[in-house]
Amino acid sequence: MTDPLLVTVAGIGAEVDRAQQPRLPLLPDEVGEEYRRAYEAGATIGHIHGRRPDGTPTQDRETFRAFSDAIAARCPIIRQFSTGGAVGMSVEERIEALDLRPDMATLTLGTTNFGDEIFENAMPAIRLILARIRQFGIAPELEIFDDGMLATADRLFEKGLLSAPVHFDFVLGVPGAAAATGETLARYARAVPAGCTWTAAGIGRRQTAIAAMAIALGGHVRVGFEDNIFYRKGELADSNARFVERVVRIAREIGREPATIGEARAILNLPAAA
Ligand code: KMH
Ligand code: ZN
Repeated sequence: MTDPLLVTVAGIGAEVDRAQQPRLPLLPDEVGEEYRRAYEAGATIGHIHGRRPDGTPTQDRETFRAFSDAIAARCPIIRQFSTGGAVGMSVEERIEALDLRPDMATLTLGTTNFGDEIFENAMPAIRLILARIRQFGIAPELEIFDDGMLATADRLFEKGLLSAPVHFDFVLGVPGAAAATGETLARYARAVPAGCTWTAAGIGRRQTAIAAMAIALGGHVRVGFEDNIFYRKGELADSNARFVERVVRIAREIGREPATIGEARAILNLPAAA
């Protein structure tokens, strides 16, 4: 039985800068090319943040339109907009671009320490973002950084605000949130409601180990500069595609093939591409 693997490329982020990672894409054509290469390497979901040409993070609608169009002009990767933005942004600012109706948008289910900062997602903000996601017919991806967010997912399911099928993303290893360990990942994977699917993203040097475990456990994976800038210790990655190539190699050794776009859309219960 085939068990196609979804690979998400999170190639932009909001916190990494060019001084840390010179290959970080910032302009629409750079983003388009980077996501095309990731798609050709086996990625089927493109997680998108906005950046101004000087590298500062933005959730501006026109920036998202330009990034999204530059990607769509080059490849059919599923476009997923961030509603997390960068720490400190207002909720309204974070959801400004959702009226462009991307295939998917993220929804973080709680507040967490985020390094030295706080990534704020109080319940009213969560409800507002979810309502906006629903208003535009977008598929949410639930971002889970720690146990509290998993408990919030349970509560939203109990209240009927969320229901299967929905896709989860376990972001493990953020300083201040849940650790990127196999134990955490196995526990979170078991907690996913029946009929739902999940991805795991390991932060920093845990990216590849978490990806390998997620592949073995039957989940899906996220890689990219947003989560990790080094290919291996002391060596900067020269592209996001290199991360995708590596997880695809690992998956094939374990007997899983990267999903086609058609398979990915079916797994995520998205309408078939036009
Ligand atoms: N930049 C982080 C503070 C998301 O994209 O939905 C939040 C984030 C989550 O990246
Ligand atoms: Zn993000």
